[in-house]
Amino acid sequence: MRLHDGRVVHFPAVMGVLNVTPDSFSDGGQYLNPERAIAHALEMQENGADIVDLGGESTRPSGAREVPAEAELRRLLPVLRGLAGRLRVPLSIDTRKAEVARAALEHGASIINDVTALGYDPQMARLAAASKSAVVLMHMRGSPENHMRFARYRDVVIAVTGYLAARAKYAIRAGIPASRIILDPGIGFAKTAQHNLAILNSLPVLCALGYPVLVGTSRKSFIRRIAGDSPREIEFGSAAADALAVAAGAAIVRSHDPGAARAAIRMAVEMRGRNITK
Ligand code: HH2
Repeated sequence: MRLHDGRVVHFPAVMGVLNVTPDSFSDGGQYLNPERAIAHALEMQENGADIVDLGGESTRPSGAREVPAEAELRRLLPVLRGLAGRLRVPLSIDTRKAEVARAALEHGASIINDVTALGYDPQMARLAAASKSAVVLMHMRGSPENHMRFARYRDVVIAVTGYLAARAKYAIRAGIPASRIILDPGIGFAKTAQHNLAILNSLPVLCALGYPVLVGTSRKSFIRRIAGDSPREIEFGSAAADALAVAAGAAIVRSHDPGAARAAIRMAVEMRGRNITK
């Protein structure tokens, strides 16, 4: 995918996660210190991240609290400033607020990762269109504060695919070219373990919409439940899910351990052929 600053992300790609939050479910509090956050972003770049995804608000299932834009920016700005000129790989900003996304774009971000698929902030679609940034449109029901209340579907694959097709249409109508849209089924967002597995089993259905698909299974609770709860089991379980997602057609995997994800998707590419994604 060619980004507006001319950089190209080759698929399958690894998106490394950097949460500058006190309460993220797996790395909350670890990178609140800007120096540590910057060092971790650079370390992920060295370890195989093709994109760094920076977030200042947690969306964890049990009771994430909405953070005002000013507080989100207070967490993010020192990191954005510190990364300027040092991060070679594209930066993605994980936010639902246009004000936060705008500041990140001004500091060099080129992808907006919006877990509300441009649905939370009416200004977000306009900003994405005007800035020519790429956008990740993710499926969720409800909001980051309450999404697990809505984890009921007749057919989760049809519901997620239909929703994302509609959000892509909305984005295109707002002026965002199809070539800059990435779709994400939102693993763990308003979804039980069974829903997550059903989606991962049917990824080709979502891929058939024709957009690159991003999958974020890293360290989520269904991985812990299936693979085991020790750090190694969580890391291996997440990497296995990354490999299988890429083998099924995913273009990007979002991971807290980019080195493990990189090795896992290399195996998927070699075992399934190089042309498994567009
Ligand atoms: N998952 C999380 C956050 N942002 N964005 C996309 N596009 N896809 C995901 O699956 C996704 C996401 C949740 O993980 P994490 O960032 O580790 O936790 P928290 O939201 O608690 O900060």
